Amino acid sequence: MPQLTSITDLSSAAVSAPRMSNDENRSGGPTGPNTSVITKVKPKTKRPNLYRVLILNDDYTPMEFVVHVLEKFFQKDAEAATKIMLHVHHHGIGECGVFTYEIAETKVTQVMDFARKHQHPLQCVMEKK
Ligand code: TYC
Repeated sequence: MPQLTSITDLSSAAVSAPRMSNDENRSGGPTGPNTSVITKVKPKTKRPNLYRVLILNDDYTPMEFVVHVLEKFFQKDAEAATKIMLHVHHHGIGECGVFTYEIAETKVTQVMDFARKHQHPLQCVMEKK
């Protein structure tokens, strides 16, 4: 349903009032005689909340496995994946990508399941931006 502004909020409205003769009162309602209710369709697009998906360093997960995870689940090429893996290795945490809530949640689950299946302790988490 389109949202309608109140008649007190028309300063920036691109409005079009129907032509009406002076003795005509279309509304007959609470706005009184010789008035028109002017409506504006408000664009209602909202930016989604975004979430970082992060991986954590550990002492046991092989570097090649982390690179593989970044290629498989985050569409990184070998060079970008290696850079991220080395960043995490040296700094303890790093960003794999930024996604809407559902996609971030899915990535975290996919990475955690894949790491568990291969018996690596790799941790993956999400964080609101
Ligand atoms: N520190 C691991 C090692 O030396 C490599 C590694 C990198 C592990 C990144 C996890 O998220 C990680 N084998």
